[in-house]
Amino acid sequence: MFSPAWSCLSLSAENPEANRKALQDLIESRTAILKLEGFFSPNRLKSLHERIGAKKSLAQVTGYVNGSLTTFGPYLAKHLADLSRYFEQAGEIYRIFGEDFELDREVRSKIGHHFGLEKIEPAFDIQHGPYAPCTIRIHGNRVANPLHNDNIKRDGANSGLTVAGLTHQLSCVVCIQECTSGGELKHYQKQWEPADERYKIPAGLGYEPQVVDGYPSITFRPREGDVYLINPMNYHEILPTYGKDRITMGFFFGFTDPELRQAIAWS
Ligand SMILES: O=C(O)CCC(=O)C(=O)O
Repeated sequence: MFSPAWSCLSLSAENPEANRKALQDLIESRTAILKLEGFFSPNRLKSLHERIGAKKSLAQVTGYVNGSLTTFGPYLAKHLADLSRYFEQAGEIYRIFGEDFELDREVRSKIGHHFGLEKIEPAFDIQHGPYAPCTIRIHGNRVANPLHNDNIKRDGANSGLTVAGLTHQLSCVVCIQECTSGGELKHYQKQWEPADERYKIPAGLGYEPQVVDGYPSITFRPREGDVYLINPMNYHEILPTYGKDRITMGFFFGFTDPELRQAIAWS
């Protein structure tokens, strides 16, 4: 089903106060995707994917019954049963790519400008230390990500983690290299609710497609250099990629104040 409101909106950095209305629409699931204009030159992207490609053999490959992910940097929801392992790996991006790796910092700062934030910083946990600032994901030929949603408040309930106490969770993705074809993000105007658990795939990463039956969706093909935000508490999936690797950098962020001016980010 198509809904005109469930679409992708492009935002320039010129009017942060107007952009804040779009941010609220994203949070409240009225807009599907916010694309932030004005980011990377082709040369910058080329050097980024060369730098990442050179370290590909150091990436982690995680297999699930219905797909696999190749990543640099840990993903918190995967480590909730062993938080010390997540926090040990939190600095992996810098260990692999060097302390001068600054893509995450740069993107956070642009988000800050686009939305008039007072600050957006990597999350820090009093008990455990710094969270991972981002992950880099490589989808090789024919890799897909099943239908899922991300909700640290739900998954990390009772963990005591700072990020599990945030009111909202948004996801930022930077497309560093697009695949030759496929690799679209399919994003649904349907947020997770407890009754959906009957559709959860046992031992898998996602949910049965019936959970989004009848809901509007958008199919978005990320292009090299795109920086986009979604509300990951809505169901989404990545369709199979073909040809060149689909390489993205991503992190979540949420707000620590009711005015939505102060944010913390993690992956
Ligand atoms: O790579 C994408 O397009 C979306 C990745 C994703 O699953 C997320 O941001 O939660």
